[in-house]
Amino acid sequence: MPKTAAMVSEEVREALDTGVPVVALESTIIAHGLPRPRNLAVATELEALVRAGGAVPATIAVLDGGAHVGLTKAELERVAGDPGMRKFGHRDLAPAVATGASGATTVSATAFLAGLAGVRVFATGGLGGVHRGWTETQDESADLRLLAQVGITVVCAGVKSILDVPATLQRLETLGVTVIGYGTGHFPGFYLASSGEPVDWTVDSPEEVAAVMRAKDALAEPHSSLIVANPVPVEEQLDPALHDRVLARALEEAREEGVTGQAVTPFLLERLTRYTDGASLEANLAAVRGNVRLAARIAAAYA
Ligand code: PSU
Ligand code: MN
Repeated sequence: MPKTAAMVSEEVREALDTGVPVVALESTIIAHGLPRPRNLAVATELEALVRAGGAVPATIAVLDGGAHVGLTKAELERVAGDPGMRKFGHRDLAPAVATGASGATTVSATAFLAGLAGVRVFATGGLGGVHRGWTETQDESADLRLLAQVGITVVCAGVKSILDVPATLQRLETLGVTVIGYGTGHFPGFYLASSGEPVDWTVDSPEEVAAVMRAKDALAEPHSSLIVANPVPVEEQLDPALHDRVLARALEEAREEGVTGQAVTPFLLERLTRYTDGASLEANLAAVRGNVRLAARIAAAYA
């Protein structure tokens, strides 16, 4: 594999070359964040939402050591259906490429590969961040540091509510990652419309986001990301009381069962889905759909 060669699909390459807007999508949410077989339907739906917004989707994953930016239908089916798909953060990319391994990419690996390919806008559900109990476990997602090193605009419903949200916002400030609320003065809460934490900046249109991106370009600030924090609509959020109740139970179980490392986030998401009879999954999907739609509009406004 040549030095900087992500394997960019023909459609994505052509879009990038001709100024057609492109939206990057991650694959960990597909392979490890959603139950099979619904995950394939969601992956397909998200790509269709990007297209409906006039942009080209670039779902990112590593297959047999190839770092793909833009997947074929068969490749997407493999990411969703193959139980052997691993979970790769940015630091896993080199050994994965070297050994011919296959895995879904997290926000950190996806943002990195998107940046390498020249894709400027990325949509996901909720970012990783600083975990509750971080003073003991030191568990902080690699998503944060990576977003401080690549110049991408990531549209998300904040960070996952299973995390320590105030601590995560502190880290983002330290790391120099810009956070703007989309249509809100509060940082969203992933399954919930609001985390209760304030944000310093609010924008109300894709054009305003594109203007911030251009200002970053003009400031020669390519190596830090812009987080566009887009809340799930209140009508589609998880009931906050139910959320707090089941999250406390899931966190307790993660502790009891000794779940650590990369397994923590998928474990908690799965327990929440189970204990809410699927309501958390619906709120998660509503958030992701909204983010993908907005990302396409932002990519078009910036293009
Ligand atoms: N958003 C979702 N579901 C997910 C994720 C994001 O709605 O499963 C994934 C992203 O890939 C993110 C990862 O990078 O969870 C964080 O994992 P960790 O906490 O182990 O860094
Ligand atoms: Mn972690």
